[in-house]
Amino acid sequence: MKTRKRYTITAALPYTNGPIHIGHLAGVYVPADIYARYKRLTGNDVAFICGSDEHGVPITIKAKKEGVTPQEIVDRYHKIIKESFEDFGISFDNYSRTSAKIHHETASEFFKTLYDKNEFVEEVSEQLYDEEANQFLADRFVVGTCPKCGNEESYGDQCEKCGTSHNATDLINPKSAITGNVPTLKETKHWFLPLNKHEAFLNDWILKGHKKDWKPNVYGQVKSWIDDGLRPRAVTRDLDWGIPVPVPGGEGKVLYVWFDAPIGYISSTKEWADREGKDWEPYWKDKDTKLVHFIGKDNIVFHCIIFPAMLKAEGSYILPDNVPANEFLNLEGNKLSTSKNWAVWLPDYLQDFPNQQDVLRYALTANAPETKDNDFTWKDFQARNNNELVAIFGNFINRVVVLTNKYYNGIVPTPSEFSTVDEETLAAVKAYPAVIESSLERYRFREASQELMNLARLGNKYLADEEPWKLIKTDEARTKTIMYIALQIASALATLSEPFLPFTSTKLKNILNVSSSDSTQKKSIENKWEDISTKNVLLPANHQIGKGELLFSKIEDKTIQEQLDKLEASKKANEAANKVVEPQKDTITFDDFTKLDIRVGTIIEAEKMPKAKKLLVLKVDTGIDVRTIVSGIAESFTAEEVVGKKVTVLVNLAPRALRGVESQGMILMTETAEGKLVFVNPDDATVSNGLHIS
Ligand code: B3M
Ligand code: ZN
Repeated sequence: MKTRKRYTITAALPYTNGPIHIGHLAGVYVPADIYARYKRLTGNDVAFICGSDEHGVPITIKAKKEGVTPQEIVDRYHKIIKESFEDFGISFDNYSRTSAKIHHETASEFFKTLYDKNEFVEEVSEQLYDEEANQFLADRFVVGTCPKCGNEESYGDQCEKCGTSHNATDLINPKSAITGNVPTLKETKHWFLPLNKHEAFLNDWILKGHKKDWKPNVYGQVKSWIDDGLRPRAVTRDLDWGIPVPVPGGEGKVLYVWFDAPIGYISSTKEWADREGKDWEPYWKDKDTKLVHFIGKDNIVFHCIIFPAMLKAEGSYILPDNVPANEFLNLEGNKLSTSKNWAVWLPDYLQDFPNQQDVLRYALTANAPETKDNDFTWKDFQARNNNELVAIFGNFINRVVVLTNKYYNGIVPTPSEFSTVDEETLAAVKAYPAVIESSLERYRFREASQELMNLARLGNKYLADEEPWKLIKTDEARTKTIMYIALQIASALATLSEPFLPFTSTKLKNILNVSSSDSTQKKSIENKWEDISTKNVLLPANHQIGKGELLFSKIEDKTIQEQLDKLEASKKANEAANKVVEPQKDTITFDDFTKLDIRVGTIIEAEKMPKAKKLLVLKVDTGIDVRTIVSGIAESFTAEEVVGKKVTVLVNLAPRALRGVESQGMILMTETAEGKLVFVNPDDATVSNGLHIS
């Protein structure tokens, strides 16, 4: 038995300014959950911690846009996000929020400790200010050119293109995100964390230390920042949404969101420990605890440099053992975007694919953006489901369960002697926990998920080679042995699939009538992770299993097309919303408009103008008189068909001679969406593309 270790596993706290989408799930929460479940299953003491990040400028901006308070925004999305995590089986031990009292207290205290230890530099400096909005511009309130990579849309605190974190005053050509104005400079006091002071420590700890086993994308980024030289970073802001700065002179200021948010991991752990009657401190202060942060690549600098510097400065905390950041997931070839609504939102997915959480979890894991940005396509999702989950995993389990029920009324048969193939198959099954572990220990979740699928492949191949459905007619004893072995493989799958496919694992354990770790009802048989390699018998002879139940079902092309259509529609809607239509003509005043005398008239006579392709000569009863109007509609209407039509007439247009006939007004026409010319009929509100003059 391995020694039990303590793990504090954190997943990035999502900003509560919108629901979460597949990119969040693939990049952070699914891998974190697989890891946490695996660590629990292998007997460790795990605190899997998360919560909502409820401060910061994006939330204030969203609230402003909607004309509500930031609190209303965070209350709304905290609920939605928390539910999505529960729905997808993300097994947090605690999901807190940074507006919680315990967090405000913990973050304030942390700040005060650093303040008392003289770990901050207090400095009055000139900061960007928007005179019109009456507000200092920090973080996402200001956009400008990144001094490092030249991206013209960098935020004040971080460039999303190259990941660099900088000070707002470093931006080239800064512009206020509130008014678009060029900011002025205004003096204000802030507290700075002197990262330069921690450079030597960071250098030793990460570069010279053992952190070379960090993922290359993480290690590489961190190294380049340290090599560039670190500078002091302001950790307070002139804003009113956030945690008040708890020291003299801090009135009207709040903590920088990236100062308080990572402390949220600590407060969430405290909240959990309080509830569970545990002591939170070992999870953050015991040198034997392994602290692992799961994040997206845009959060690397904060988790590998700023937060460790804060923890080090405080003095009593452990530092992260690893920060397995993922790259980004794209969707059908384009960057996932909340503002462009180019995303698959989790609540929408569940509505369209009820009870199919594991399918998405699996597709996202098998195709996770671990070493480079990756693309999610609905076609791949369908293929993962149909060709792997249905055709391999589901098919194997289905055959085993159906045949066991058919041949033996669901009772595990007693085997006779094992053949070499049987022995080899059982030995191969026993090797799987170590194989999967080796991938998981290196944070290679894609690889691990494929190894799990290989175990199902092994089962399928065994059945296909041994053909119990043929042997049942000739060799009952051999058939029993084969089915017995197949049932052992099914049991191994039930246990080893838990981190990846938790809902399927529970279903399968129910079918096999064995205990599952998340049910309160204990059965006589329970197979833990390590049992798969140590026990000789996972499912003993004479054990009764249940009836079959389909674990996965085929996803049809039509269903996939619906999702593609939905994305296309959202793209169109977004383009339409952002389309700037140039006015066709100069704007007119209301006075100009009131000069028009428009009346409803009836065409009482009509004839074609000789030798003119386009013109009809009409007699129109306008209600005040009967007059002649020459109209250019002959290509669309015959003289006969317009007689008797009700029309809209501009009667005070200056008369003008057309081919020798004086036209005393104008008939108003419009075009349908299909481009057909029609009368502006006073009795019929035809949807039109704008007035035509004919
Ligand atoms: N709220 C997530 C993001 O950048 C950010 C993570 C905080 S983790 C302490 O979207
Ligand atoms: Zn940049």
